[in-house]
Amino acid sequence: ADAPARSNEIVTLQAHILQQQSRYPEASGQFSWILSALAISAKMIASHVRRARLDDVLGTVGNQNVQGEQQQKLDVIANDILLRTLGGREGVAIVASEENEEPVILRTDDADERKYCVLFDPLDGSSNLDVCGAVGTIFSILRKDRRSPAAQASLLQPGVEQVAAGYVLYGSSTVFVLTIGLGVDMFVLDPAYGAFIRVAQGLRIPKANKCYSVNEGNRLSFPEGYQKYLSWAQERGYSSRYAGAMVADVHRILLQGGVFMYPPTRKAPKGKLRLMYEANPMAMIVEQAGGKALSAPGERILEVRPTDIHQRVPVIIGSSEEVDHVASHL
Ligand code: AHM
Ligand code: MG
Repeated sequence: ADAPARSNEIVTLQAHILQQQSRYPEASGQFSWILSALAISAKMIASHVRRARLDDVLGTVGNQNVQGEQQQKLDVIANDILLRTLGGREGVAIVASEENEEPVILRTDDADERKYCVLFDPLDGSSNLDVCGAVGTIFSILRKDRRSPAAQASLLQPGVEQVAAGYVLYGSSTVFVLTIGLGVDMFVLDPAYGAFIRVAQGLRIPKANKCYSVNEGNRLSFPEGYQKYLSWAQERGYSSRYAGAMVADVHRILLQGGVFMYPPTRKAPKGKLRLMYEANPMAMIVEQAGGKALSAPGERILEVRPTDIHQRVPVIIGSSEEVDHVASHL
């Protein structure tokens, strides 16, 4: 019988990772193992997220530990899962989490081997869990910089140096979006089989869509240019959509187009979002899909030189034309 047409193929995330690896004959496989740790973490976090509120209720009686401790918060659980799955992977030298003040150094015996640093926001937008809203995990992978033995210095690379980035959206389904610098691919978790199935390859963000995503409650404390942009967009019949979880908001824009922003505010003069855990990975994905990601007019997020792993940066991300419209008002 004829082999099935390529478009009919069922490709799991695991198979996809192996296919990609085979394009690099010199690859040691360590990078693929890291991606597989992220995939299993995503499934474990998803299963906890699906039980949000239930575990709180059922746990107070049945699941208390011997010390009588309360159920852990889900962001702590998600952080633990990622640290423990990545901790077992030879290729990971350093992990840095939005939840931990200091990066965790796993391996220092790095002679001349190629090792990686993995940075993540384990459960972004976790306050949405209280209202059954979408949350996400965001990750960024860098090569360990062999010239800088200090962990912090090794991590402080601009986003253009990322070798991979992605996010997991725990929404009405669980979606895994990944780029290794060869475009953007998307997978959906089939809960019956426990496998991520590829649903799209080489995603392209629409060039334009009259939609902005920003916390408009902060409008009066935005720099004037953003306020002018919002008036401009409203005069042109733009829609406003804001989930309050960056992963959900950027995912909508990746698929449907528009612009997501977190501008400077009086309370947060550099915006709220973190360069290393949120802005850089999302910027890489959106650029790989043909969109734009700026911190200010003419300034790519991916070129910002980091000075601190927890630093914040203003974010304007999305369809190229929509990002240009915002920038032209600033
Ligand atoms: P978190 O990492 O503490 O969850 O905060 C990040 C989240 C983003 O997902 C979202 O875009 C933003 O905070 C929403 O902030 P605000 O409530 O100020 O609009
Ligand atoms: Mg976050």
